Amino acid sequence: MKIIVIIPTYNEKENVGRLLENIAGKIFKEISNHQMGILIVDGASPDGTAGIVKAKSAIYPNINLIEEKEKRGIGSAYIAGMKCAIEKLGADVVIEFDGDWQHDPNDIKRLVAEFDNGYDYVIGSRYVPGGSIPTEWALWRKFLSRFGGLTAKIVLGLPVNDATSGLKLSRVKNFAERLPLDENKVLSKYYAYKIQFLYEMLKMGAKTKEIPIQFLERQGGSSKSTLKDIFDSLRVVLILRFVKK
Ligand SMILES: Nc1nc2c(ncn2[C@@H]2O[C@H](COP(=O)(O)OP(=O)(O)OP(=O)(O)O)[C@@H](O)[C@H]2O)c(=O)[nH]1
Ligand SMILES: [Mg+2]
Repeated sequence: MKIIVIIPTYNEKENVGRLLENIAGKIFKEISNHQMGILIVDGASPDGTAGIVKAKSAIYPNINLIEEKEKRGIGSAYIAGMKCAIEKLGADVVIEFDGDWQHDPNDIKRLVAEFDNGYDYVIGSRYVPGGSIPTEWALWRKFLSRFGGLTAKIVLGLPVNDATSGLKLSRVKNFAERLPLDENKVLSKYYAYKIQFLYEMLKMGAKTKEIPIQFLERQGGSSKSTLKDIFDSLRVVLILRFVKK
């Protein structure tokens, strides 16, 4: 199977080079039963992130790059990434992965192992036993991280503890290919797209598994998530509950 790890980046020059080196140079060599690739979707980072990616893709031909014209939100970046992975790169499986070391590259192997066990949708979950978020996070940061997922669980009754986790694996055939991979159809261009995609995947009957992950502190650069994401998540949850059927 062809598995593409999609990584959105905005100003990740301190992280992206080492991350690509680790995933393409080490982790992929430890997965022998699939054809692995990376797709970076860079939101026109002014810090030179795309240049670092190009240099790495000269060493590792399975590193691909989309250069967006501007920063358009993480949801928009993933839509562009999933479309390209499915239509141009021929992906059978897509993995969502952050570009700042908050996800452990070793967890890619654990996601793929669950796909090999027959799951269509594997969620790296911070809020199941064994999962965690950084202990040093301030209370407001913990609240921000928990709010969207908890609201989705309660209001939509989703049987998942971490709806907004950024680490996910999705089977393409019958599932990711049927997601609304179109900016005019998706309900949010920001983080809340994750709630909609989870909702749609479960509705399609994806065989789903949550595995615990340690969500680490970002290593360099700065966060792009804001308090506005709370209201955006709430908006998406309410639309899914009361408008969209
Ligand atoms: N292309 C693109 N990438 C983005 C955009 N916003 C965020 N990203 C990337 O998406 C990933 C997740 O964003 P983060 O800012 O780390 O969000 P977060 O993990 O919730 O926040 P922190 O815990 O503070 O890092 C990172 O690799 C970002 O560089 C965007 O508008 N466009
Ligand atoms: Mg982050």
